[in-house]
Amino acid sequence: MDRRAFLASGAAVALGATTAGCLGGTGADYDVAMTSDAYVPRSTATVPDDAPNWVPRDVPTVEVVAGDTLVWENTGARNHTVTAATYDHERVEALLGVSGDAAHSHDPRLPAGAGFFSSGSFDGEVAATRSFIDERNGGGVIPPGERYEHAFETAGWYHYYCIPHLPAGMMGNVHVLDA
Ligand SMILES: [Cu+2]
Repeated sequence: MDRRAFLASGAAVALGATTAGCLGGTGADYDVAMTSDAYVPRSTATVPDDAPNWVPRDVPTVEVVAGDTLVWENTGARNHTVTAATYDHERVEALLGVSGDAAHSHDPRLPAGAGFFSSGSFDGEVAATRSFIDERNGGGVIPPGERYEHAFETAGWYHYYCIPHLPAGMMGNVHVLDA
């Protein structure tokens, strides 16, 4: 399956233009690249003032429509994860040694009715983080060159992060609009 998000449907013309522009000519067909320590969306949205207070304003934000699938690709050389931040985030920050100004001042939330999502199969972010700490290549790591995709069915705000690089500030937001 290669059903991609708005960047695929809404930016088909732009994709062609990019290819023609010879920016390496890769014709990349993912929505968010994972570089050495950052998520780099192919199109970035602004977080409006009326977004929930737990949505960081200064991290890469992607806007999609309910029902869209986002595709992340690890274009870097290190393992990454895509892990949803939830009300358990404070526990994850404690496990990973994130504190002070780097820690979230408000616990992230998933939209009502939306399920937890992460690379790998976990019930929640604490289980994913424990797996990363306890197991070799645990936590749902996405090796270089591999992909992760998730269909966002419920409108609202999502915040996510990379477990190994959360202390380095590797985080992102997804804003899902009503279809
Ligand atoms: Cu990472």
